[in-house]
Amino acid sequence: MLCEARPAVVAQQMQHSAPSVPSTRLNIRTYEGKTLTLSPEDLAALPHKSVVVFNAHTKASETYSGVPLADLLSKAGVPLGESVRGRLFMTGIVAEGTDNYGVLYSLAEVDPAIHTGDVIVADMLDGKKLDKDGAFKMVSTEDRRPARWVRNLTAISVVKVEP
Ligand SMILES: Nc1nc2c(c(=O)[nH]1)N[C@H]1C(S)=C(S)[C@@H](COP(=O)(O)O)O[C@H]1N2
Ligand SMILES: [Mo]
Repeated sequence: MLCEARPAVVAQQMQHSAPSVPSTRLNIRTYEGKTLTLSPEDLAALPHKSVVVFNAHTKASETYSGVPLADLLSKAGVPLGESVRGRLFMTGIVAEGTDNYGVLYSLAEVDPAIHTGDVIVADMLDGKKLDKDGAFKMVSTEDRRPARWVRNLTAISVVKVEP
């Protein structure tokens, strides 16, 4: 009986405070089954971009530094820019954390040649390593809520959407 009728807001806070497993590897899987695995050192060695975002959850401005997701997809052989035509607009990008939290973006919205804003795989926050958020965190500049920012990011899958 004690567990019943838990207010939604309490349940949500509990989800956020669940023990997290820090991400140490990032696997990028294409729909052809190709996998690119990056260590924190691999990501650190790639050209970075900084983004300043307002975290509506913490009500604070945050500066993340990371690698544009499109650059990582390009390394994995995913078509971008003018190559995205026709059915390729039905491509999804699924990002998952070590806790199996998952979010969906579309290929077109993470491609700066098509859509505004930045989606990056961050490894630094305000000049420091992410620490409890693992080695990798997905961050987007166009979302009003940070719900699609994935802490402890460990997998990115490129999927064909076939309704
Ligand atoms: N891995 C993981 N990332 C996640 C979540 C989660 O449960 N697991 N929750 C999301 C939601 S709903 C929000 S509001 C923000 C909250 O992030 P914070 O608790 O680090 O401020 O993280 C997002 N990223
Ligand atoms: Mo949230």
